[in-house]
Amino acid sequence: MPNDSGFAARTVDRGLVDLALSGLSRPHKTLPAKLFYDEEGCRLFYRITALPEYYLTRTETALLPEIAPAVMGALPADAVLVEYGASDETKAAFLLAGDDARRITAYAPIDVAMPALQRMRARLARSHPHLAVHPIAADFTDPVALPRAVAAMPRLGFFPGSTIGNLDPGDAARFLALARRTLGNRARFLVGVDLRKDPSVLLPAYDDAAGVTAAFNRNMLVRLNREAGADFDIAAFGHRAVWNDAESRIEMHLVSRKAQAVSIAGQTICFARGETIHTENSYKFTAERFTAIAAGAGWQSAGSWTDPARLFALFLLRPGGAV
Ligand code: AVI
Repeated sequence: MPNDSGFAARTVDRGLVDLALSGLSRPHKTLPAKLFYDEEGCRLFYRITALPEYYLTRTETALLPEIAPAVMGALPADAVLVEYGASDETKAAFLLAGDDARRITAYAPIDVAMPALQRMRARLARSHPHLAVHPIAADFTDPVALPRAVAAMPRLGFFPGSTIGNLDPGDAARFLALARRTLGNRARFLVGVDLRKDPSVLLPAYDDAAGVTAAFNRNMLVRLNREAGADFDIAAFGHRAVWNDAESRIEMHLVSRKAQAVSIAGQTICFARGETIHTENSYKFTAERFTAIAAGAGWQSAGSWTDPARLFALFLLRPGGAV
């Protein structure tokens, strides 16, 4: 219905508006990476995981079945698999497939999106009927309480995909310390970590020839137009991936192609030509660096595996080290 000014009234998500305005009012404009993952963003991310340049997913999924016997063989019987950021069960299924997989009798996937968790539970009821599934709808960077039904079980935590690389170092350390508390003293924790490597390999993974990552990055603006009453001219922003060697991270930015003004729920944000919005960091680790962060959060290494080209690593952690 038209409002007083003659424009059609749009529903605006106030939380999203505040989040966007707070990041875009800084001297170096930012938008939080969690804004990527609306429905279209999730679809685009799945396309990224299948791109030839994006080696992370295929390298990790090739490693998982190889290492599953060693990880599962060391677990006590009747354990629960607690997966952080589990939007689907694809990677957990590799751990649940081997001879020792019957040691896992419960699965507690943690994700913000309850509908996706419910769909996963329905699929697992068919594919893994012996498994008790306890979805937890939560932001895994907050303290997470495990359901009573699994409270007495030994725990295998699982955090695949190098999602840990999307947390800034302080947040990564805090997350690992929270997980240490949630998973307890008998736990093991399997974490997927993207390794530091030559930028000639890293940069195409975040700026692919088909332009899927560019669309993923720009989709954040599409979302703000739809949900935050913004009027970004999407074509007026380019995608840029940068390797920041000192911080050991890939950064993604949206670059304003001209001087322009954008309105967000009635507030104006001005962009100079070439000014960027920093949308994501993806930290890349050496084994020593990751092990040191984990040790500071109360974990020590119980094993690690990498592919022959040393692109990606899976670290198995156990309680130990300073907290
Ligand atoms: C989810 N996360 C591990 C991805 C990454 O590689 O940092 C997100 C992503 N951003 C661009 N491409 C993929």
